[in-house]
Amino acid sequence: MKPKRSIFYFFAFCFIGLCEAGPRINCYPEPSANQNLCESRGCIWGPTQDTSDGTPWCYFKDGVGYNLASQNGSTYNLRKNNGPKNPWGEDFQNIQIRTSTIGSVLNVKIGLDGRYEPPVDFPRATLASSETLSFTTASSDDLFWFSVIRNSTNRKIFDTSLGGLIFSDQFLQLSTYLPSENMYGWGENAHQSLKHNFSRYLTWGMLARDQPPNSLNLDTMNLYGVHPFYMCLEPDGNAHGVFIFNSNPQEVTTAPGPSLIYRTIGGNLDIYFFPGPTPALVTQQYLEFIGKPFLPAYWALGYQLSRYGYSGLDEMKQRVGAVRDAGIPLDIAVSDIDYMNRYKDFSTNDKWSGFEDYVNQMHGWNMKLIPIFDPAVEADYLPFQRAQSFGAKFIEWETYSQVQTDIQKLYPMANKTKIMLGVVWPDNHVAFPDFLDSTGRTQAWWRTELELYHSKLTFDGIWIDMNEPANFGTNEQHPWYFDSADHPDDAPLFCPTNGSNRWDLPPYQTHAVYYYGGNQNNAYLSSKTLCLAGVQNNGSYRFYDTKNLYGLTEAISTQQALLDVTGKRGAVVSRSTFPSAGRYAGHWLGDNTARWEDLRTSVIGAQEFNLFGIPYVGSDVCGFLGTSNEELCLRWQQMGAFHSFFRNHNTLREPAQDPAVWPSVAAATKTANLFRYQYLPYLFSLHFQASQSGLTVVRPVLFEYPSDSATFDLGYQFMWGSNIMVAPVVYQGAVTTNLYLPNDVWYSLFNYMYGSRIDPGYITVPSPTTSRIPVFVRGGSAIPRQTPTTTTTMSRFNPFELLIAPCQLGKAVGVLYWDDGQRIVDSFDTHDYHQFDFNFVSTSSDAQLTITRTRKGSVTLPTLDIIEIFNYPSPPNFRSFLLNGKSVNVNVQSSTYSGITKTLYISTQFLIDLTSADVITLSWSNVAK
Ligand code: MIG
Repeated sequence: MKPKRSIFYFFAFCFIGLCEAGPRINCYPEPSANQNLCESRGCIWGPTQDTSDGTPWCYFKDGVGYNLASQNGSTYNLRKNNGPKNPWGEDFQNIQIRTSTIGSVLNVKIGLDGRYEPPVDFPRATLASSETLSFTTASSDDLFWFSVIRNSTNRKIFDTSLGGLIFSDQFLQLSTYLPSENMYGWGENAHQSLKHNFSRYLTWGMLARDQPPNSLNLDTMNLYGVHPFYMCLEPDGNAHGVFIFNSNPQEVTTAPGPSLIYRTIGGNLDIYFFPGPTPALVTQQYLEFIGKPFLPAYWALGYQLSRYGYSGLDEMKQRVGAVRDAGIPLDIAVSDIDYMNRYKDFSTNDKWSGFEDYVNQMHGWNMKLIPIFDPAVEADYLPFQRAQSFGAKFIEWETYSQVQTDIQKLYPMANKTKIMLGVVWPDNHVAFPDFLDSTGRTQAWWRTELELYHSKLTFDGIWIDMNEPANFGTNEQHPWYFDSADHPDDAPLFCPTNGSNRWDLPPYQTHAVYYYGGNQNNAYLSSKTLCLAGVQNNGSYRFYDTKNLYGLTEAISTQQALLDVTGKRGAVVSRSTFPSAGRYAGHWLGDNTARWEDLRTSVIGAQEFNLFGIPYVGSDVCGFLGTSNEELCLRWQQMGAFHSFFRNHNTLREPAQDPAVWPSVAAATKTANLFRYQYLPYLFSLHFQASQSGLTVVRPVLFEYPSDSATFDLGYQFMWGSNIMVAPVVYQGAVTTNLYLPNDVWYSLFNYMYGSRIDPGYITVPSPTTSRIPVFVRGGSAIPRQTPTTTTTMSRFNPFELLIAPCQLGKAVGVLYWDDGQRIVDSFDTHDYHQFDFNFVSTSSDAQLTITRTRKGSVTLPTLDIIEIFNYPSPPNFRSFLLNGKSVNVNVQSSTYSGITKTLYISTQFLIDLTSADVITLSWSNVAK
């Protein structure tokens, strides 16, 4: 018996054409269901007229699930009921639900002792919260279900009365109603909107795969990482978060109801509920639990120039030179696999001789180098030999009998091993380091390789790619590289996929197989990757369970190596991620295409990765695949200048698309980058807060206005922290931009009416390519800035500035965090940094700025020389300025007040030494009327 929800839902479903008591739980998610196959599973075949909403035609009868056998405190012993059976395996007769609270976090763990648990070490810390959640259960006849309730409002935030709980060894399913359709997150997928759409059934794959996003139209395929996390805004504006800690191949269906149907093929259903009640608190609670993001080096917030397919060092020099000559701020040169000798890690080819000298030269210009390293190493060269002598481990077959001996025998160093050899960029077969090796030997070897290479090429950060991990041609008779002039025809890896292999051919293979985005119909879980039958950590983990952790574990080892080898914090960026990856690395959104659609999904993707705790994120600016063009590249540069990870990147054989290629793009990029570099103290402070307190950097607007429903799906706008609103131009040919400003005080920070108040609401503003994209500052903000120059390092020596955008009452507050920009952060308790709080108050006759040093660091900083104040009511008396009560000379030549724009601009060399006292006040009065 499925409990009916309410008559309201009945009509709601009728309205959208389903006319049933609840959403259908798909009984045949595999392709090509038909009546026979469906009914042989004991399910209902119910074709619908309208096929556009994805309603499954084959669905479960009511009553799938368990009943309550007994309860012992917070442990519920469930027994399989007499309802329909699981088509994908033997239902476990007895399972348990254990509930517990960890601070304000509620954990509901459905499963069995002794099953696989992902070996991920979360801090599991919590934040105090005013809100509590409780777990309640109910039963009808033979069916048990539970709800999670927000105690303060009695709202059900999770409600499994939908039924459909299934638990077998390799198929687990849980469904729930949601309290509202305002749900965000789940990944990694290309989302066309920030908010999910519950008017139809959509299944999103979650399996780490080397899969470029398709942004052209709605596409639910799985991409590089896995993030089983969502945030939901309840109807009264409260927010909660839900994290399912599971690393197996998995998927989620967003369905009418609104409801979710989650399926995974291993582990347990280990669910964590975060009570909020604000979106910001949800993220903070989630990140306290999984771990807060690393703090990038200050320079890592600079602009990066990259491409795949430089013909050699000369071309890199030429493009870096062109961008520098155009006066475009640039901090980082990125070298893709082109620099390697036949694509082997830790080697350099002849066309790049002199690379080290050039890196030294770049360092002299205050630039940095981020080279790429792929995880897999060729099984026949020195680094692999060293790995053997270190006792490093690689992903391997479970037994010797599984080894593909025709491949293995080609490699004397691997011949006696069970190492699973695959094919990636290098000419010969490769082995994949096992970063889950608990002996520490693999990590020690990886570190040593990076250290040896660093002694030849002094890189500053590390880019890790291909770590889903990607493997070419798995299970293919004729892999693409057989037709490549740049790759020998290495025998491909074949997984045990004919016959019954429970790891490579599990009973249920998930959306990642049934809906495969690539051009190969014959999809397996192992497509483009290694065999899921493989093992890690000396056989203690099955790759079937741990595959989705590969990028995370590589990031952990790589960050540690980078810190050890350089002695500085630098930055690592990783293609594959899993919850907590943000502690170790940033992320780029993968191999997008140079299309307007991809620019748009990038704006959404960066917001989502902030929810996932990976704020050092951005897209391949100007587009990776395909040929970019002047207008698209210009707009992408302008937008990307507001993403923390800001890198122009292009693929092999496409024409150059760095900003120096087109004069208009060069000019727009210079303007955009100078703005970014001017506001870097603010952007850096946001990252500092993200690392210290789990806040977001690029932030969905709804985080700041959770009771304004007009913000709930503003995917193409975003905020920088709480104070700056960005509305990028994301449509071809647009010379105006439509945007929404929530009800608040806003001032323009772009060319149109710079410094003036802009009325909130839906507005249209001019946004020609020659202007900055629309950007606004919120009233009440004091924003630290710095006079920009062409590198972040040199900008750091320039005077500080403060932008004051007062609220209605003439007040503003803000904060600046500052350290030396590269010191390793062991703990914020002991980290050497400054924190200054700014507090501005004014009346019609006078004003006062108070700067409180709330944390004393040892780094010397430039003086605060410029204060720009918007909406200042009347002319100040420039002779009345007092610094800590003593008269101070304000340079009246460089300081101005405009009665028309109402902007006060105070500019005086060495005006305020921020470290001169713990509390500094600057006060003045206005010219008497
Ligand atoms: O199979 O290193 O996503 O950024 O340029 C392609 C070459 C391998 C994929 C990355 C892309 C990079 C490319 N890599």
